[in-house]
Amino acid sequence: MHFDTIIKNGTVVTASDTFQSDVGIRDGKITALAASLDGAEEIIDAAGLYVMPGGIDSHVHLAQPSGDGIVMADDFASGTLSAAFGGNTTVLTFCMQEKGTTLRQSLTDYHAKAEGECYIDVSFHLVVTDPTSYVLGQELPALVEDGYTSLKVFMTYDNLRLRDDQILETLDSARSSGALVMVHCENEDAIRYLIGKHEQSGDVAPKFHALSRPAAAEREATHRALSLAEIVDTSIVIVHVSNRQAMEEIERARKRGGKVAGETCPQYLLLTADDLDAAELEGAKFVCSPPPRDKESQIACWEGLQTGVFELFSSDHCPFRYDDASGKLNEKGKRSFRWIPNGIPGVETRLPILFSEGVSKGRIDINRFVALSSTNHAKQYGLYPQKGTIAIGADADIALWDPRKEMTITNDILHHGADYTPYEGLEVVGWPVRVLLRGRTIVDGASMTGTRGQGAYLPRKRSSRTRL
Ligand code: DUC
Ligand code: ZN
Ligand code: ZN
Repeated sequence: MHFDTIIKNGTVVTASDTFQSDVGIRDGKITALAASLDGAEEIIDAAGLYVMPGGIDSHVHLAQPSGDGIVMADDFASGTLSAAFGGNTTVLTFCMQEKGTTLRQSLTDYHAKAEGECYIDVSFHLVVTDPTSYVLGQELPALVEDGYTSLKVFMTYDNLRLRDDQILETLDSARSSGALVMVHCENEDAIRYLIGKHEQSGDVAPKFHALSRPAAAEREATHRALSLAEIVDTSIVIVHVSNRQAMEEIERARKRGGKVAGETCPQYLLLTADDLDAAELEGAKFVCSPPPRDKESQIACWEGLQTGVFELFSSDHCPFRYDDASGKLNEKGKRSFRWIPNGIPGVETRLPILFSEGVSKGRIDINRFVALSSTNHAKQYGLYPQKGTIAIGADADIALWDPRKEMTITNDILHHGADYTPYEGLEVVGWPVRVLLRGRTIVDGASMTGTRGQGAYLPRKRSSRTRL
């Protein structure tokens, strides 16, 4: 036998091409692409299906310590299970530096949480919250060599944010070592001021979360992050962009020669601030940061996906249970939006939403779908061409999509640990019906055919944008 598995009769889709081809797989790798292949233990008939690279979601929060009795709804097992059913084969999650400790210590703890738990492959971004000279001068360069080639910094949240001088120092260290820096852009001082004002007026319902974090606070911080990156000539990613004003900052920076990539997420295409104004405390289900904006912002984000302002479409899966004292409706959260944990689930619905609202509705073509959902993530974060494409030598991480399958998204068909989905009742056209991880079928229809622990940890090369 030449192959372990042949996928026959399907339409192969990459970020650049669409063609009829069989796909031969051996030892977990794609080893042949040809009009007709024979000689395998297993034949998968993909007639009528798209054969696409498995999704790579480069913005996922799992098992993240959240403090104050708040517990994230997904650990590595449930989060990666949910991701697999959503057509993904790799997720990049965040390893948060505990203030006062080293990055290595946080990584030791985080690896222990993932070890033996994952259904798909995982890799970690670092989150730098305490950029001491040891962390930036010694640890970070060594960690980049060890395959931790990206990091995130926050401009908001009192306990996470870095000052501008700390951001500059972190960017400078990242440039020297070739790490790619993701930036959460919101102006903390403005937000804290607005939260205080709303609370003083007794305006404590979930909808005031959105009013406390206006587009101007995101735009200003985006401009500042881009300026700081320009000053030290460092490549950055502006993550979870929600509106046109922030997009314009990215475009302006690019015109000046800035090295910037943009990311947006499903919530900015489908939700608005009005969702936070639901009856009772239901609006808490939609509390995330930056918050969803308005219809015009949704249009802007679609334009950004079409025109290339955004290279990345990620879920920002950051799940908390709703009806739970350790989630959205914790005792303090019921009293003020300030204490509602920020984040919503979405790792399983990201790709069906982009396929249905994007490809099926004619907003983007199928190749752009692959670029936005897989290939660009692999390129940005140093996994290409092992991941993110259908090519000889690549890992056989493949999602078979039925472009005609109609589904209604409800929480009971999903596999995450949250007790709700923000997209309850959304009808979609197009669904991943089979997923292969390194050649092995792990999702077949509604069944998990793989095993917990089959997912590997992936050390990464430097980003294609930061290679020295
Ligand atoms: N930033 C994220 O990236 N995810 C959830 C919450 C946040 O502020
Ligand atoms: Zn963020
Ligand atoms: Zn996030």
